[in-house]
Amino acid sequence: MRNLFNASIGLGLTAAALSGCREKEPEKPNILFIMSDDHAFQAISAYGHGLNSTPNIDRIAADGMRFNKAFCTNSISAPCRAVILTGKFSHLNGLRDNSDLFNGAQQTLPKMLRPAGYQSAIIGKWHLKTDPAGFDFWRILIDQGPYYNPDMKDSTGTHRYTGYTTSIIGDQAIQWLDKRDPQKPFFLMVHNKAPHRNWMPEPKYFDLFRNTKFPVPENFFDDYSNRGRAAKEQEMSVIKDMTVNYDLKVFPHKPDSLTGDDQAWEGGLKRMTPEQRTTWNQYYQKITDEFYAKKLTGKDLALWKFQRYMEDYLACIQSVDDQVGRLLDYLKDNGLDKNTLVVYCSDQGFYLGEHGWFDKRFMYEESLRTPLVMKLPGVIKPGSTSEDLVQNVDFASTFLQLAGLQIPDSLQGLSLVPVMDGKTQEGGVKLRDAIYYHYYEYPGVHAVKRHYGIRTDRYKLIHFYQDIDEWELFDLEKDPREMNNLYNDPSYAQTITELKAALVKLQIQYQDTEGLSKN
Ligand code: SGN
Ligand code: CA
Repeated sequence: MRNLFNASIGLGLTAAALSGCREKEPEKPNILFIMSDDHAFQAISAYGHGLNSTPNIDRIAADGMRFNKAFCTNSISAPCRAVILTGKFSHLNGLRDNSDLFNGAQQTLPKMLRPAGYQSAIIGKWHLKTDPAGFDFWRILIDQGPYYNPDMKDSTGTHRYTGYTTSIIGDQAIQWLDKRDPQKPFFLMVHNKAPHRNWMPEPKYFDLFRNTKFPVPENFFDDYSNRGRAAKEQEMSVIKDMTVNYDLKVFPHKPDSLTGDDQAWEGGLKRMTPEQRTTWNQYYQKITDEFYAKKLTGKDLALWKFQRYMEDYLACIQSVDDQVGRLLDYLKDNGLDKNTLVVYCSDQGFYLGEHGWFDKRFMYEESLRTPLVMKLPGVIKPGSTSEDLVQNVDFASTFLQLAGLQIPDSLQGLSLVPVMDGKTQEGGVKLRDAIYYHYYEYPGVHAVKRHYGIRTDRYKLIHFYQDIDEWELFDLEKDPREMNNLYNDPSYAQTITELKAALVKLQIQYQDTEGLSKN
């Protein structure tokens, strides 16, 4: 393994010594940060769930490390993005939910990396409402962005790009890499819209999963009986909240008869060129005809919805994987693969029918946990895995350390370099004992109540508050699917006392006075 602070420096010194020139700066690793929107770890083949095949994302895992316990701090898009940019929890970076504006005047990764000579760019979904600040180049989707023919904003204005958004983001990333200054290290954030709702695939993948019968999660028909009101009162159920037209692409009998979320049905289609629309109609008319012919109800309808959801969601991921492959190939073809940290992750996790849900927000495992794979030759051992409790708040500290910069005390994450170079493996120093979480977007879409909590290797303690005051405890070892709230089980009293003490400690450490006051 190369020593981060000596071996790469060594290369520079040797060259300088040979040529007799002034000492060259150590070679800093480039950072290619690829993030998708709502990509569940269950939908990456490297995680072994068998739903789909993502050969290119898997290449990153094979050449580097797969993180099995990577989590967000607040499971929703804009807050995750703000946490990553600032290395601070939501209550300190000021962006608690998707309606908040990001204060771009604060310290962020591209600004912090600049003293180390980095040039930086962000391409794709931004979602922070105010224009990006501190990047040398930015070209962003407007708000969530569409799947087809996106408008993208940059410092010159807003322009329409014709084509499939995932491919356009890949094109833009490669164009920026081509025209960057090759003398400087780069920090490039490539942020996909996919596979965010409403899951509109690229035509070549429309029918990729048409003949696949997906295994239904064993808790798909969860009745939430051993949990509190929050799990019961959400509005993210495949059965009751996922829509047949907008989400599952069945053409309505009459578009003007649409209600609720289905009213958004026409939005994405209206942007299409006549050719795109014809291709779309050809495929989805068949789905529509089949659906109306079947006249499904009850359990059959629920299972049909789950199947259709998986088909389109996973098809969108196939295009993401293609673009990851293009970027990896670009690095290789241009001799950049040896000195580039490649990160692939999602803004948060996502439910693929577990508990009967889609969407995210909850501190329950599938939305708390995000996929994360990273590779950096010479530092990360190929094919390695990590069980360390890591969080998206850790990226900033990690990148600063890799760039050879001091990590400011104000940053709240931990550098993952000791994880990358194996120091936290079996018998080594533990990265942390527990992670902290706080979600705020309530009242709001999908009706997930406000909550905060702590997760250790074995337990999860959650407090739902605001219009409710309920605690939940899960023993993840005995109940990995989080079906059984143990908060009122006397045999866990001691565990609860210990977890509450640890929770308070984290709230004090992270200065979450709001959370602290709600205990
Ligand atoms: C939209 C979606 C929601 C989703 C939020 C937030 N509805 O409102 O289903 O939870 O975005 O997602 S849609 O009708 O517009 O598709 S996030 O990932 O950006 O936080
Ligand atoms: Ca998201």
